[in-house]
Amino acid sequence: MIISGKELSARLKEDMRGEVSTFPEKYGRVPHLVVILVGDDSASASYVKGKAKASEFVGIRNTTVHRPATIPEEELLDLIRSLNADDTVDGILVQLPLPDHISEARVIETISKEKDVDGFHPLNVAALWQKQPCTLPCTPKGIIKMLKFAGVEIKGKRAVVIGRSNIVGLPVAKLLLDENATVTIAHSRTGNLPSVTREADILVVAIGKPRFVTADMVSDGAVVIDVGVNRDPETGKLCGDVDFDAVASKASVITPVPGGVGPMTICCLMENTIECFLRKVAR
Ligand code: L34
Repeated sequence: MIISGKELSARLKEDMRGEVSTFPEKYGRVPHLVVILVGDDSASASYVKGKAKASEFVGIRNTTVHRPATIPEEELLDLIRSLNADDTVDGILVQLPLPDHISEARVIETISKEKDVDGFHPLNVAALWQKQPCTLPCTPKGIIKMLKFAGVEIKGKRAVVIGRSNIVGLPVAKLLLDENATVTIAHSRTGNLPSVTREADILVVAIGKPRFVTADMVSDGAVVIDVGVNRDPETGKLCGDVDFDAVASKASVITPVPGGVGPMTICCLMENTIECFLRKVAR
């Protein structure tokens, strides 16, 4: 069974569109998301475009702010500060990665916690790990939604996450733990990785290497979630971290790339923007 993130996200966006259409009457306006793109990386530009397109569909006001790769860090931080102070802005997202001269940590901590639709702010991360109410990061949130949509029971299962980034690996491991899975976090330095991944009922791969997970690393009937978005070095086409064709014949459930986790990330961004808006207008 292939879980279509494209299809699930389309359904969820349809529901959100209905909800947002009631906002002008209820609250006098719609949510407003500002996405900042620094530089001209083509992958980042394409994801940012996807965010604008989804916003338009859902009825969220989207402003994309494009700045050159040479923007001084302080100027970017000042831009964020002015958006923090702008009452008409509900959500702020700075697309990562950023050029080397800009500290991602400083950028993330400058976005006000209330407008942090990514759930990357240290206070949001702390709240997540302390089981307090928080904004859940989009990709991990999308992955849990896909598992539930596919009817995958998480409780009591052995989950292996390959990757330990702040954006995906660590938070997805935490969310799986909260769903009562037993979680192992593996990474590029894990010894005898196939022996670890073969133990997984649920395998989440976020390592960023094309076709890193081969069929011998997956047990029969496993659920495989592929978070990778890579360019195939040979064909130049989009591909995941999982050798899809080989692994699909062993897995009970698998996500494709494209059309899997990526669309769900954007869908959850829409949801987070609505949540930030509602928290603000309800105050
Ligand atoms: N601040 N930076 C911030 N927030 C994020 O949530 C992200 N991420 C990651 C990179 N940097 C970020 C994204 O937006 C990855 N990511 C992302 C979002 C959407 C898609 C892929 C990555 C996506 O829509 N992928 C499509 C294919 C898109 C294409 O053709 O290029 C898919 O079907 O997988």
